[in-house]
Amino acid sequence: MFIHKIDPLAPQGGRETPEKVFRSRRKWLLAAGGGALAAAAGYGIYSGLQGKDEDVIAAGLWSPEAEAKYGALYPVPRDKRFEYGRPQTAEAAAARHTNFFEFSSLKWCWKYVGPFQPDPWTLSITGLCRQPLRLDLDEFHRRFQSEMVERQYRHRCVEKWAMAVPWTGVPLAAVLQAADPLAQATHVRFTSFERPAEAPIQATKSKFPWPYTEGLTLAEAMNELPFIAVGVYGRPLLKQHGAPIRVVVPWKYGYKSAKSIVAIELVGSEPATFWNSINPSAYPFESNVDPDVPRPWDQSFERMLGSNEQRPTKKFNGYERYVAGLYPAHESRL
Ligand SMILES: Nc1nc2c(c(=O)[nH]1)N[C@H]1C(S)=C(S)[C@@H](COP(=O)(O)O)O[C@H]1N2
Ligand SMILES: [Mo]
Repeated sequence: MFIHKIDPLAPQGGRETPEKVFRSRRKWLLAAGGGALAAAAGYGIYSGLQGKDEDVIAAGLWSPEAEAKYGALYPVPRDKRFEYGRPQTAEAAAARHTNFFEFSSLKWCWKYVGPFQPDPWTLSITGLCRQPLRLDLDEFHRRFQSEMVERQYRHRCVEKWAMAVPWTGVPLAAVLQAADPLAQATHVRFTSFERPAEAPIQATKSKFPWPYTEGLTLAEAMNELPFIAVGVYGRPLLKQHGAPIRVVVPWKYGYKSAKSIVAIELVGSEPATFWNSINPSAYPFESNVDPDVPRPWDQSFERMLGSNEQRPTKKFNGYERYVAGLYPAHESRL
């Protein structure tokens, strides 16, 4: 219970995590070198890790030239169908507490993202499709600019912290349609970057199966909710939120939303994923937010970043009417 206990930012300092589950995560954290950092840290540098709001945000900015260029996109129209149903999380509170294991096994990744360069960047959309695409950031923006919207989404991490943040981007379905999937495609696989020179945990000797990968069924991917985000809070994605481009899947636990992706592939079977290959029973492929599905640890409530407000967990994170049709077994119980 060591690492979570010294984590001042986790809900209840992570203390609600049962020891057994925690141990299995800790094994990996230690393997990744997080243990040494944790040992060196301790309570003494609490406030340094918290950081001032402006420092936490400044740490995630790209070069001034790139900020000016991609910042010119904003604001974009808001997709008014989506509302938080709760207060929006403060920008700095969201930026301060992030999960980005390429940079840190703890939560203050903003401290380590400095060397990371989100520009230039290339995203490929390949696999079982008629129109494979390879787009740099300019090409991505040019291609999808007219469809860009802001969506206010709830986000729920399996560690029980939650946030409500405004993403800017395009529906994943629009990106996939541009690639024109073949009938044999059944799943979509996302791959994050691999750059040990810019991401310290990738440079350490660890058993993490880099690069970070995630996936969805094609039916889930074509639902209107999954989002490819290039911005958050009306500016280009801060580095610690997965610059320059990431996935957002709001009805699933947060680890399904791969950050800083370089590839989207249409494939013909369920792809292996990062956390699932580390611990299949704790991180199943489907991973819908659901307080009733047994997990090794309690999922009945969540805590909002910043305010620490506690809320009951909602099935499908409250997006039931958009996605229940994807899961007929669930629908028949309605
Ligand atoms: N590449 C990559 N993507 C990732 C992760 C990660 O460690 N690496 N963490 C996941 C987890 S556990 C969560 S909760 C969300 C967190 O997104 P945020 O840090 O921007 O809030 O990103 C997900 N995507
Ligand atoms: Mo998470």
